[in-house]
Amino acid sequence: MKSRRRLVTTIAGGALATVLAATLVSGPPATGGAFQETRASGEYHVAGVRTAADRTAIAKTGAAVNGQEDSRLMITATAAEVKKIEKLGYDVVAEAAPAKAKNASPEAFPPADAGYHDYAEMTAVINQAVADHPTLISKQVYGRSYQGRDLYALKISDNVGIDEAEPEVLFTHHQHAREHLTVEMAIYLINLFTDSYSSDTAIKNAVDTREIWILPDLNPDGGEFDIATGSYRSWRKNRQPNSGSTAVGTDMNRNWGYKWGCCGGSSGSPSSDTYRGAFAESAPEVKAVADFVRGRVVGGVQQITANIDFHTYSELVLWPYGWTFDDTAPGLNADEERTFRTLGTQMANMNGYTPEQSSDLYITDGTIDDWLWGQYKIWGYTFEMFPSCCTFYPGDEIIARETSRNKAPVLHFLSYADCPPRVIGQTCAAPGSVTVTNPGNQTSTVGTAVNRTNSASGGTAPYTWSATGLPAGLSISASTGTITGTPTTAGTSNVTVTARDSSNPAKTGSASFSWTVNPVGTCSPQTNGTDFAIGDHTTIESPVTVSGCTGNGSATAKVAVNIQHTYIGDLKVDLIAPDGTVYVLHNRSGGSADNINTTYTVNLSSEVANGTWKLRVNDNANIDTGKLDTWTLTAK
Ligand code: LU0
Ligand code: CA
Ligand code: CA
Ligand code: ZN
Ligand code: CA
Repeated sequence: MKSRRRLVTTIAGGALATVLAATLVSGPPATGGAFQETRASGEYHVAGVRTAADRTAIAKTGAAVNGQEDSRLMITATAAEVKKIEKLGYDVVAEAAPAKAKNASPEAFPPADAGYHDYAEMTAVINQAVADHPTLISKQVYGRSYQGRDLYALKISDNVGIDEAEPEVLFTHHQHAREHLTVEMAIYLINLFTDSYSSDTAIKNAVDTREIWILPDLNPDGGEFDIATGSYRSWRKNRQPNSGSTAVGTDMNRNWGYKWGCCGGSSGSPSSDTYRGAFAESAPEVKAVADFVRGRVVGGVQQITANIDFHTYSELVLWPYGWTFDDTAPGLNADEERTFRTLGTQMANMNGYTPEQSSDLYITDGTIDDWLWGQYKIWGYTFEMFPSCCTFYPGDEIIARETSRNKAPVLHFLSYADCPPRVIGQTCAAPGSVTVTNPGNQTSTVGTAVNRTNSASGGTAPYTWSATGLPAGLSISASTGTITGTPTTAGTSNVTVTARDSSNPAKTGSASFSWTVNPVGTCSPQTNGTDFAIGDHTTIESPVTVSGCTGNGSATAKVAVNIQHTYIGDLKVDLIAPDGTVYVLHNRSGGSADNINTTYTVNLSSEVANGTWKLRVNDNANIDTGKLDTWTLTAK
């Protein structure tokens, strides 16, 4: 669906100040929380505003900039901030509060907006997704809000219980209390990645090759407070009291620990809607996410490569930095800027948003994107969602349309998460690192000499080679990497071959594979561990040789088969005897199930055991492919 694009300057998210006008701000009753509602901000527009410099000057007073319509800048501001803006020479006009239906039940959305999820309803959706798809999604509590609500992180991936070596991608939602549509965005993604996993190949591919973290509600206290009375309060911050002030709350998106408070992009006044907090990460909700991100440093490497932080409103795709107008700055070079801009523009072309650097909107400091990039080089974007202007409270009928609008950009984003600079034709391999070519699984026979060459690239040759797990009788040459010798003992071992950079021994690369040594002159099991790729509509044959085994095979001979394939209903698997007799092991059953890892019992009592046996695998359909990993024949 094409979005309507405004001809006017589009500005970052703020509220159509929907709710409270300054004159109405006397103060709704306190929630169940332990402290008093003390907000003193109201909704205004500033007339005659056209440039980022104008907006930055206005934001510098501490007012929260909500959005722009023509030359009117929508803001949320305290009386003192209004005075300052007027002193700068602007006209400030109070917005009227739109009438909103009173809400029958507290702590829920007004009936007309019942399609939105409050905290309890969001939690129920999450729990249901985990119950329905336990192999794809897991829930953890990464911290607690100021008022003690659980902060949830959902991990979505194949093998979700294992920390795999896959690019990790973070989606964060609802830093700003009144931006409720962002929670709906999280719910949409959770359901999309789980419910559509088996029917949508693009979703499956994203889930299988990435570890997706969704933090659906960074600010639950603020969100609940915003809806608690039945009339929206246009609340933005968290609900943490400020010592020495009656004003409540910190703007979480000014509280992150990179260039915190540096540049006039946040306020030092607790009553301001852009109050940056007493110190970086002073908001427990920010500290909890920051701890979570720090916890994704594994072996000294940050696992999270990319982030989208969802906000409303203005229909923008934003990238760092927010603290400076400059496109490039310390820690953000021209190639990186081009990567941000190219990928951001591609995503904006998909959802019809406007792409721009964050500071093109106005200067901010202490935002999550600047921190993720400045601290960890995580490719962090902000999406300012629907509408283009001017309300935080679009009716619930837009939820499905405005969340699914971001399906394509999110999938595109995930597809580049392994290496975002790929979008400008660059690679991401650490410079100078060594890569060893993986030879795949090996098969040998006791008593037969081996001569196996290894190769490496990158770094500085000559490499110094070593290996662990080699079958008895084999050794590796430290200077050439060639493995030679004669295996003495049957069995399977896991081998790792490592090459070390001659000029910098800290740089190494390695490859791991299995090595099976088959016995001779007996009826013992014979394995062929060599990998055979199984393409669409192809047939492969993997041989083993039985020798020195007298007589016919057993009536209960065993054929252990290990095939990795994404749709076993495509496959036919046969055992072919030395004389050509075909024994059907698997004939296109199993539908969409993955992988064959089965030991078949076959009656080989009419076959001579000695000779060359083959496992034949035949793929009969498009799309799904795989490989024969290993198989073992126990003829007798
Ligand atoms: O935090 C904000 O001011 C954001 C924009 C920044 C991420 C640049 N706009 S919002 O508060 O209206 N969502
Ligand atoms: Ca996985
Ligand atoms: Ca991982
Ligand atoms: Zn926001
Ligand atoms: Ca296929």
